[in-house]
Amino acid sequence: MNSLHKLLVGLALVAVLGVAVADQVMAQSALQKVMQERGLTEKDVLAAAKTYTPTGGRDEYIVCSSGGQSGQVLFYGIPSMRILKYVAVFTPEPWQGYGFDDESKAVLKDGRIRGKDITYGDTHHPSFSETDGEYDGRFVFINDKANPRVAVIDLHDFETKQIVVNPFFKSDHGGCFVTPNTEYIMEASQYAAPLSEEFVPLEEFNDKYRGGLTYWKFDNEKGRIDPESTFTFELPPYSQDLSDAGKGPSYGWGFTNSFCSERYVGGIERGRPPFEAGCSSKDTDFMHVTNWKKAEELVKAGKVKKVNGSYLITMKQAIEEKLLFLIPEPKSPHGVDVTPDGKQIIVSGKLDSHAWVYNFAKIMKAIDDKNFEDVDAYGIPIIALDTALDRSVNVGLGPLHTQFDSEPGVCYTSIYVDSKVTKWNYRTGKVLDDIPIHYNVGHLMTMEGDSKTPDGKYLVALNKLSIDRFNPVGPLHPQNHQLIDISGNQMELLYDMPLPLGEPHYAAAIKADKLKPVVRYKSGWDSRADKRSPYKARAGRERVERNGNKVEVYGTLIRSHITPEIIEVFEGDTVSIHLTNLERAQDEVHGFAMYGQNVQLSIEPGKTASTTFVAEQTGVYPYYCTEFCSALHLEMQGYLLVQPKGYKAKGGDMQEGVKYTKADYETQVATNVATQEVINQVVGFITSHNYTDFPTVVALVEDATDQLGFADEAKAKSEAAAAKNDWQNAMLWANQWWQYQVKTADLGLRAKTHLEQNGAVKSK
Ligand code: K7E
Ligand code: CUA
Repeated sequence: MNSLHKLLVGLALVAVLGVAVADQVMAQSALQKVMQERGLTEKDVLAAAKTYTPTGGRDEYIVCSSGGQSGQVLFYGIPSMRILKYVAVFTPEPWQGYGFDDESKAVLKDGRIRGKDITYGDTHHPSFSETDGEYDGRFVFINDKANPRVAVIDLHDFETKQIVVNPFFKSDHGGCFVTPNTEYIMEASQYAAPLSEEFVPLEEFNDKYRGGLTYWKFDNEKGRIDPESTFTFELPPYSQDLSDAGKGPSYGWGFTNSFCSERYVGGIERGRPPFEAGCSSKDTDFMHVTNWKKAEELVKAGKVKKVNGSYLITMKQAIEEKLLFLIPEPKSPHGVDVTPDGKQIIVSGKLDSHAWVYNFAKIMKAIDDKNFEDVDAYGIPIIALDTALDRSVNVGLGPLHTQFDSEPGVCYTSIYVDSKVTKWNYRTGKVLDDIPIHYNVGHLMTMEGDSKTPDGKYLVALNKLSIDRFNPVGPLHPQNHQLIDISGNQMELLYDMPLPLGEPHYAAAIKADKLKPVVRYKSGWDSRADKRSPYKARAGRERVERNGNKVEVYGTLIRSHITPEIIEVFEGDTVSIHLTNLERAQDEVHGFAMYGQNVQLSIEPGKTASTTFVAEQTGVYPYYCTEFCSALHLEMQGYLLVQPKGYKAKGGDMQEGVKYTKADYETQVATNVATQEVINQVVGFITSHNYTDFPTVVALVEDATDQLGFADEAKAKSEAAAAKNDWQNAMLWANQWWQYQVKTADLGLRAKTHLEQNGAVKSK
C-alpha cells in the first residue's frame, strides 16, 4: 500500500466512522477488512462517506421527482438518496387513502376527461413555486402528458389539492414551468389536435389541428389555480415540446420549443412513411417566443375572447398584438432552458450534436427592428437564426436538457446517444468535462438548478435504462437515478439509486430547510379542501344519524379504539362514515379498512376523512385500524352489521367469554396503583429537569397528559360500577384505565430517555 493510499483510507476512516485518533488503528484494520471483503476501492469509500447518512441524520436537499406513468411524484433526499415519500397525484393510492376517501375523490373528480374517470397519469415535469426567481417551498406543480392536466401539491402537508384539465389540448408536455413569482404555470401541448372535442379528419390537419400554450393563473393567496383568469395561446400544429419562463431581463416572456414543424402526419396504413421519418426531415424546427405579460394585460382589458369558457388568444390576435414570434432551432430539439441570469436561452437538438445559445437581447432587438426573415404558414414572424444566436457548441451526440451550476456560465447538458453528461460554459463555448452515464440519460438536475441562483454541489442524471446496474427483478427494470458530485472541477459519480416506479422524466431539488411541513392538522380538518370539515366529531360527541336510507356516522379514532365500535345499518342504506383522528401526537396515524367495501382511509392526527358506500348486501363486515399504532393496535376494531330490511334485535345479552369477580377487580386495581407509582416517578424525573427546552419531550408530555386524562375517565367509570357491585364492568373499566396508564408510561419513558440522552439538567 503506498502512502497516498494510506492517507486516503485514513481520511475516509475519519469521515466514515468519526473515530477518535486512539481508536484509529483498530478501526483502520476493520475498515480494510470490510473493503477487502466487499471489494471496495478507496474511491468507493469516499463516495460512501459523501452519501452515507447515519440514523437520525437529515439531508441537505429534497428532490421532487416525477413518477412517470405511475401518475405520482416522489420525494427523496440528497445526498443520501433515501426515498421519503410517494405522493399520489393522478392515481389512487390506498396507503394515503387517496382515491378512497370522499375528500380526495373530489380532487380526482375534477380531473375527469369528458365525464370519464381517468385513474392514472403520465407525470413529466415537477416545478417548485417561486418567489422572485427562488424556490419558496410552498407548492409543487406537475403535469400529466397523457391527459393534459396540471396538479397542485401543497408542501405544507405534501398532499395533492387540485387537478385542472386543459380546456383545449389532447396531450401536453411543456409543463409545468413557473414564472418567477408563480404568477403562471406554463403548460404546452404536445401532439396537435383540434382545440375542440369534435371529430376532424386528418386531411384537415394543417387547417384545423392546433398546438397551444396555456398560462395557468396561480392564485398565490388561495394556493390554487384560477381557471377563470387562465389564458391559452393558439399555436400552429407543430409538436410543442418543452417550455421555460424568462427571468431577470427576459421576465414577462416564455420560450417553448417544438419538433415536427414539418407538420407531417404518418399513416403506414395509408401507404405513407411513418411519423418518425416525416417529423425529422427538415434541418430546423421552431422555438416559440411568447409575451405573457402583455397577453395578461389584454386579458385584463377584456380584449381576449373566451372559447369553451376559457380565454384563447388566436394566432391572428397574437400576431397583431406582437405576442408571438418564432426562431429556428436545431433539428428535433428537446430542451429549452433559460440561464439563471435570464439573458440567454439554451436549446439542444437531439438529432444534432450541438447546444445552441440564444441571446434574449438580440431577440428583442430583432423584434423592435422588425428584422424578420420570413413568416411561417400561419403568418407568424420568424427571426433569423443567426440574428438571435450567440453560439452553438459541440457537446456530444443527442444533447437533451441543460442545468446550471452555481459558477456563472457553467452548465451541464445530458447527452442521450453518447450516454454522458457534458460540463461546459455557455458564455465562452468551452467544453470543460464529461462523465459517462449508465445508460441513456434523459433529464438531469442540479440543486435549485431552475432558480436564479443555482447551488451547484450535486447533479442527478435521470437515466432511461438500468440494464446491469442492479440485481435483476424480471424484464421490467427499476429506473436509475445517478448522483454526481459537481463540487470540484471534475464530476464524480457517487451513487446509483434504483427507483421502483414509473419513468421519472424530470426532477427538481430544493434546500431542505425551505420546507416546513406541519406534523398535525387543526382538529377536524378536511385536508383536501383545506378547511374545517363539516363532519368533524369530538371525543364523547360521536353519533350516528339516520335520514331515510342515508346513515351518517360521526366517529373518532384514538389509541386504541374506533368510536363507534358497532355500526348497525340495513341492506340498501347509503352509509357515510366520517372519522376524526383525535391524536395530537406526531406520527400517530390511524388507518381504517373494512371487509368487502373497498374502504381504506389514512387519517393523520387532526384529520377528518370520510367514506361513502351503499351497503348492498346483508352480512357482517369487520373493520380495523391499518396502522400499528400502539400495543393494542390489533384490538382497534369494530363491526358494521348490515341487517336485513325490517330486522328487529332478538334481545338477550352479549355473550362474554369470561366472568369477573370482586377479587379480579381488586387485583387489577392493585396493578393500576403500582403502575401509577411508576408514572409518578417518571413525571418527577421529567418535571425536575429542564424538559421545556426539548420540543420532542414537550410533545411527548402533551400526549402523555392526554392519555392520563382518559385514564382518569376510565377510572371513574370503574369505581362507579364497583360501587354497584357490578364486578364485570368494574373489572373491564379498570382494565381500560390500565391501558391508558400503559400508554402514558410508555410516552413518559420515551421522554425520560430523550432527556437522559440529550444532556438535560436538573432545574432545581
Ligand atoms: Cu425529456 Cu418529458 Cu422532459 Cu422525458 S422529457 S426525458
Ligand atoms: Cu390505530 Cu392501529
